[in-house]
Amino acid sequence: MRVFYSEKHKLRDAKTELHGGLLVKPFEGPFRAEWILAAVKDAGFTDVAAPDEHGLDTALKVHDAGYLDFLKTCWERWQAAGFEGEAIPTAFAYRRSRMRVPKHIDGAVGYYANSVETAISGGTWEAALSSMDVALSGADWLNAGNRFAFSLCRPPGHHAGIDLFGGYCFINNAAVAAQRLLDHGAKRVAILDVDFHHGNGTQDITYRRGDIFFASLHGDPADAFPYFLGYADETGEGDGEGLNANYPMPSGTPYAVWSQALEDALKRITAYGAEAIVLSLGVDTFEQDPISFFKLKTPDFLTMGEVIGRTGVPVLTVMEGGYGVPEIGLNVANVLKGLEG
Ligand code: Q9C
Ligand code: ZN
Repeated sequence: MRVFYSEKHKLRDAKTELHGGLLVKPFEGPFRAEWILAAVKDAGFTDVAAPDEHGLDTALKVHDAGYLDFLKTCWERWQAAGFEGEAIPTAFAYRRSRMRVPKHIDGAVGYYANSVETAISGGTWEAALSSMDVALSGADWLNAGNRFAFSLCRPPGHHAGIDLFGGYCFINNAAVAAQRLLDHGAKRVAILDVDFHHGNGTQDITYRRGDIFFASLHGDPADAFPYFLGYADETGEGDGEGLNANYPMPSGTPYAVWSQALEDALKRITAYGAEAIVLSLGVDTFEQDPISFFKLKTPDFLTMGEVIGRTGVPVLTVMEGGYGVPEIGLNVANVLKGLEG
């Protein structure tokens, strides 16, 4: 398995996250990628490569052009407006309001946000772009005929929708990678999202498409971020009807229960005939994760990888969430080991 990693992730180093009414040091910081890289190398995954630059062509097939331009220019515009802190929205488009992009950056940042814990800071765009390149280089590795790649993406991507950022995400790395697999000739791919949080951004992008099956296992949105998507009755629309599978689960869910949802999702992915799986891997399902409520243990991540690997389908693993404790590295390494069987 080749690992793709870019030092440029360090450019995403926001000072603030709005949490419980306080501006705190973000849960999503550079230390995460450093811990994960060290642990996967320790576990024997020493083939680590820097990504190639891909430009925005593939991203423009899953994201809105105005949105990408907003991400690119937000920090500069925010500073030019005279603001001293990081870019955090305060006003939103809401029920019965106009859906029109405001000219002022203070309005635009609200228009394009789906949540406000995620402050846009200097370097965020450059890091998000490098994270996307890491995912795309992993997709290229599969397109070249290899069965496994690990894209150590940071910042993560699965909460980024067609024209929405939030949940620590800006560009939807998994969706852009899936698009690249399709553009290389695959007819059907699956995105399997095992992050603790529902992949609301990925669902937004794939919901009406017939060429991507999306499955997400996550904390029940009635009780957990992102709150407004992720229910089991969201099954897809139009060409995508029947191709969206949500598995919301309650607080305290252990692997023995979680794994039943995984088995069902994999059955549906293989029945669909997916030629590749993009695994949106969050290890915030870990029992010690500071912001999540599942109870997976370190050995469970090895089993998870084994079960997914047994499908025989090529797997591009794309890093999403997992916070707080150094064990996130070992948990990721265990999934990769399990995949290779
Ligand atoms: N301040 C991912 O795992 N809610 N994003 C934060 C703590 C947002 C998680 C609550 C969680 C976003 C990629
Ligand atoms: Zn998460």
